[in-house]
Amino acid sequence: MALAKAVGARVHRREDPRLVTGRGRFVDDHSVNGLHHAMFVRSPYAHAVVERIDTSAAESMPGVVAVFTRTDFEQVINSPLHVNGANILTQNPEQFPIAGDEVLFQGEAIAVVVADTRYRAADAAEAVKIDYEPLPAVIDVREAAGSSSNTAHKNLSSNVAWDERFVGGDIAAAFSEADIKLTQRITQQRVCPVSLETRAIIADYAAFDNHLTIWASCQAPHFIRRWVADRLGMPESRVRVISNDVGGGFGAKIRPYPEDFLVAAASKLLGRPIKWVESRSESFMATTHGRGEEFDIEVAAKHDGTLLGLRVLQIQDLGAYVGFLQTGQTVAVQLATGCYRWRAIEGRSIGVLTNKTSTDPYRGAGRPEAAHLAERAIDLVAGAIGMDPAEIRRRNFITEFPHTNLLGMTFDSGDYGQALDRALELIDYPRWREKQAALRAVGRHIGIGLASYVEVCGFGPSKETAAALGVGLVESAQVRVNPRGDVAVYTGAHAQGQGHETSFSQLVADKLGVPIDAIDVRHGDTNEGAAFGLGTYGSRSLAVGGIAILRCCDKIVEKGKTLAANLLEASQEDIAFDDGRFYVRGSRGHSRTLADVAVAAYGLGWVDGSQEHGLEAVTYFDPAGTTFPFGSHACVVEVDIETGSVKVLHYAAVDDCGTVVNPMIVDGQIQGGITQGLAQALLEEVVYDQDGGQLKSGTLADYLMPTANETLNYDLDRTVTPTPLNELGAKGAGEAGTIGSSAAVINAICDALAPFGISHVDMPASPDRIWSLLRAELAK
Ligand code: MCN
Repeated sequence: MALAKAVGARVHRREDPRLVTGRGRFVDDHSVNGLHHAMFVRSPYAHAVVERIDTSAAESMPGVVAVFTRTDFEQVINSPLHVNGANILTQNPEQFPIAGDEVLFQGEAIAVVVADTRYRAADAAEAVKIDYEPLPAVIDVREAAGSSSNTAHKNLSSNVAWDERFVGGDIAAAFSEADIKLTQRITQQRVCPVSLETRAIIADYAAFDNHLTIWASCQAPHFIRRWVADRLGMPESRVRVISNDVGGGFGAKIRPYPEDFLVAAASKLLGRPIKWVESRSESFMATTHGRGEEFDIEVAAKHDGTLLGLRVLQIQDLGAYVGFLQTGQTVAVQLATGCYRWRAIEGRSIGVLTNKTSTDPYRGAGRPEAAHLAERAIDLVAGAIGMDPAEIRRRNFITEFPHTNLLGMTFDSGDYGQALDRALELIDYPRWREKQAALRAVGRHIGIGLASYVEVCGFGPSKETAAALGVGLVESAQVRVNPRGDVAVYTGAHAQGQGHETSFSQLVADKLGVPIDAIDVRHGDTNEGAAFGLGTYGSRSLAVGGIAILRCCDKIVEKGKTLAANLLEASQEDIAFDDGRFYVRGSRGHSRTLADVAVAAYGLGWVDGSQEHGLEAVTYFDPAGTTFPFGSHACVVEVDIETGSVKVLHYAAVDDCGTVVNPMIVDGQIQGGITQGLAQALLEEVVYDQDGGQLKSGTLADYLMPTANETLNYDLDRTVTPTPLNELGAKGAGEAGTIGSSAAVINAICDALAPFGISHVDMPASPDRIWSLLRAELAK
């Protein structure tokens, strides 16, 4: 049966009526009998020795049932947290979920107060007295990478956690042929994921039967079950993690966090259910940050625009501990060649520990950085040789697929030129160029920025991800046709806003010929269904989890044919399935519905004794390769050279994620992603005090999130280049918007500022940064 009906339709999101009417099931909406509340006492210092903790005053406060510190937790948590198991790590300091005698970042938990109300717990947390001896804080990542730096951990001799080199092609030869050589330092500032729903957890330990139930706001419930069970010494079958609706994650809710272990352990210690909901200021300090990298690039090219060689140095600020999946950030180097043919690349990635909050994936995770490098590099070359940025891209695009880039990444399919042409058409590129020239003549500064990107997503394949991330990323699904013919789908993916309940239903509707309303997509509960989930991130849910669902449906159809053969008294080879009916080939009228077969399958009707009963299937899908979505974004800005402020005038994006299941959902994903990239380009930055390591952007008044005022309507279109790596032809879409957008905005700003001799602006391109650059140039 061809996938042609529900797939591709703009089906309205089934989850929205519940969410927009306030019926979402978030952790803080949930309560349990006898619920108590946890509050964390966190370090005000970035680096210090903890000399003494006095919990006595807090313990005697009204409503307080316990104040726990490291020694209490050591009774129930048997070893440090799971740490990243990637093979590039040369050192990987252990992290116990709660600090002992050394705190390593501002916000690290030192004590946990449990009380009968959240407010009493908060009051008592303030009464915990802690004496600290401050230590030098390691904040500047470039300094931290040097051999003479203080160390972020007392007992380490260096801050370097990995130092990995990458070589593709003959870099010396590529540079020796160059007509022009350019260098550029590029910062990817730290950003904060800022989900609308902060992290939250309820843990309810029942001592009688040694069962632990956890409600968590997370992206991968099975990860929490796996590691919490392990560290608490419990069988996984006795730990149930439920994650219903999740109000955003953006990569920061993939990992199991210290609080997950501590709240579970506190519940075990006290035999009471305990809830913790992160406050916004805690979230700024204790939820992982994204990006946080310094790059140096060197580019070699010819006068005719031919790209030759690229050298890339990445210095990744890891914060106090190596993030759960943060070794994956080296992809920023591995993909820095972008959509282009180069002769050679030489890369080096250094992961460096500092006394800050750990960094971990944030939407795009390494690929926006790679695109930023490639797109800045090509614009720098275009500027130096005086070539149109569209033209230089066209001259260097990879045009044959599959294409293995110089560092071994195999791009499955693509048509980069088509996406660029469409983006130029959408913004009416020639008209903006004319307008730019006319306005420059009267002192107004318009800039047009292009960014053609390619990214990697749809992780597995398990073998590759196990080496790079320490987690072998397959995805599983279970599909069950119930006796009435309705379908329950259990997926190991777990949406935080991506609309899986809708798009996954569309897949099943076409495959099994069942109306969408008869399909229930279930996710986020480790006790439901047989699937073991690896979660939602890396734009993997459709291209991996969705394919597992499709393959379950295939198995069901095959099984159904054997059952239908009995019911129709025909041989199995003669049975066909189409549009929800099994029929004898050549005799469509001689048929049984999926429900007829399901009734028989469950023993509620008749089925030949030679058949195993039931109409369900479980599948684990391990893709043969990753998929490489791509696209071109075009942005038009006006820079006010008196104030340095930037106004985005027009933004067009053409993205290609292969076959699209739900165009409306994909558009929404792209819009959200562009807004995040635009916000990184112009507004957002996590700022630490350079001496003491105090977080200076710890509230929403200091950390500039975009509102509707800072965004605009984007012109969206897409091309469709299916991947050969899965039967649907689908690639990922969940991060695509972030990948090209920061580069498009910065390229536009640099284009506007080119007449002033400014060729690069770092992010965020705030008014004061641009104003200072202009003043410096004008003073020359
Ligand atoms: N889709 C489709 N056709 C395609 C590709 C995707 O119809 N060819 C649909 C999918 O079926 C799904 C949605 O688009 O409904 C996104 O799918 P996919 O690209 O597989 O990405 P994931 O579902 O794995 O989502 C992860 C991705 C990531 S990595 C981050 S970070 C992110 C994002 O999605 N965080 C989000 N989007 C977010 N959206 C919201 N609202 N909140 C977040 O925290």
